[in-house]
Amino acid sequence: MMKQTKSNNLSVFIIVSLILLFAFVMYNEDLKSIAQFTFSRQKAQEFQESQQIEENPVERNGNPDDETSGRSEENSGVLVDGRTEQETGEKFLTAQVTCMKNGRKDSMYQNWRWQPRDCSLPKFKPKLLLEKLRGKRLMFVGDSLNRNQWESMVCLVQSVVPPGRKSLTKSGSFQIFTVEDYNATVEFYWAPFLVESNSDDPKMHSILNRIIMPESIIKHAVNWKGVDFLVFNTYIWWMNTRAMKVLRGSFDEGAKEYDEVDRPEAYGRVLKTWSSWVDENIDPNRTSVFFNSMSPLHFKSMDWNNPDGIRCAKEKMPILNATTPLNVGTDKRLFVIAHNMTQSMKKVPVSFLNITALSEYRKDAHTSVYTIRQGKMLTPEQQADPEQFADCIHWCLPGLPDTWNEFLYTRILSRT
Ligand SMILES: *[C@@H]1O[C@H](CO)[C@@H](O)[C@H](O)[C@H]1NC(C)=O
Ligand SMILES: *[C@@H]1O[C@H](CO)[C@@H](O)[C@H](O)[C@H]1NC(C)=O
Ligand SMILES: *[C@@H]1O[C@H](CO)[C@@H](O)[C@H](O)[C@H]1NC(C)=O
Ligand SMILES: *[C@@H]1O[C@H](CO)[C@@H](O)[C@H](O)[C@H]1NC(C)=O
Ligand SMILES: *[C@H]1O[C@H](CO)[C@@H](O)[C@H](O)[C@H]1NC(C)=O
Repeated sequence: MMKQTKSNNLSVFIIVSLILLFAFVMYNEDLKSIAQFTFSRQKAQEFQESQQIEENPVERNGNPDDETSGRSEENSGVLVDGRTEQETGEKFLTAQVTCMKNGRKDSMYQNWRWQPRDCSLPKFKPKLLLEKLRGKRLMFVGDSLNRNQWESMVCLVQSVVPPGRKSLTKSGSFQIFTVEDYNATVEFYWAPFLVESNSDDPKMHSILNRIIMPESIIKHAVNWKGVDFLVFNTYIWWMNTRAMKVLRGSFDEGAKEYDEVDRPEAYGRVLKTWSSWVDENIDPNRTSVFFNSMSPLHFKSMDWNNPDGIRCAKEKMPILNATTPLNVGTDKRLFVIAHNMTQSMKKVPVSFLNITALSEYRKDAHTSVYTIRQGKMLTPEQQADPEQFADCIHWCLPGLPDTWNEFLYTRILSRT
């Protein structure tokens, strides 16, 4: 469930409270509380991402899971309005995500946050987090949605760091935000499939004909060794074709031939490779590992029964009617695989960050036409043509990814 407190608090809160029925499971071991969500839809939609987005990839009723925690409870969640951070003056955000600056007029999307019914996510306190990160590295690894979350994290953290004591550098597949006084870094590493692929170039990766090497991860993974907090994801790049192309041989040896493998099968192979690497190379006493579930898209306004909608472009409010299960086309098969894989790892515990269902409600939170494309701000003509130009994959900041980071924050703070 969602609630709101900034504007129209009462009415929105009441409406939302009444309408939203989804429950929310909090696992609560010490501070180790975090939202876990189920999904109940089946069929994935195919879509062509290529035209929409700058570079990408194209680019909430819970079941208590008593096995994971002795003290899990079922909670209804609410969306609340309680943002403190504003976009203004945020020099560490890129033009891809600064929707208001890019011309978006409505700002309510900034105000929703996720509130479990029977307990609260702790308030995000950047200084507390920085204390946890002192002398340490936090790294997001994956695709542009993980980058979206990384940007959110940088934005949240930088607010308490004085000018001149923080910096952002880009180098190869890395983007690194450094907080001098804490000797701490918040980093992003580009690896949209986690394993080796032909889309690994951090700048020139707009490749429609995507080919992966599902058993090959070392090239990327050497860069993850010794990092203290690792947050992985991979999803959006899988979504432009039904089958994934799997290279026969290696890029280094000039191999060109490939097999087409069913998406879930290829995804499972990749996560198997990833989990083996994690088990063999991560010291669980030093490093905490997280895996983000899929970030959903909102491409078809009929998915939420809006015949007047154009993709996500006209949406100013989250989906509040949760009386019937939502289906916005998320490939839940991949969710099952990722959840199962992370839960079955024995040596290194992996925290599965279940962001999918709650994000599915946020049709209002995408960058839409208030973004860049191939490095350039959309022109007024392009902005006037959301059918073709709206980005319903990435998210405005401040916005939804801040919520994802509240989950991460909660988990990091619970580590000693
Ligand atoms: C700063 O942090 C890095 C790890 O991120 C560590 O290797 C290094 O020793 C630290 N430097 C100081 C001066 O504490
Ligand atoms: C982690 O620490 C515990 C207790 O100090 C120790 O028993 C265990 O062997 C360590 N695990 C690894 C993988 O180093
Ligand atoms: C909620 O959605 C369902 C199914 O789409 C619809 O039948 C119902 O009328 C909607 N309720 C409200 C209050 O809009
Ligand atoms: C879950 O993972 C285990 C271990 O990797 C595997 O044996 C099992 O088949 C998986 N189940 C599903 C439903 O994917
Ligand atoms: C993920 O969260 C949704 C609610 O947001 C819940 O219904 C679902 O059970 C959760 N799934 C898992 C595997 O935790």
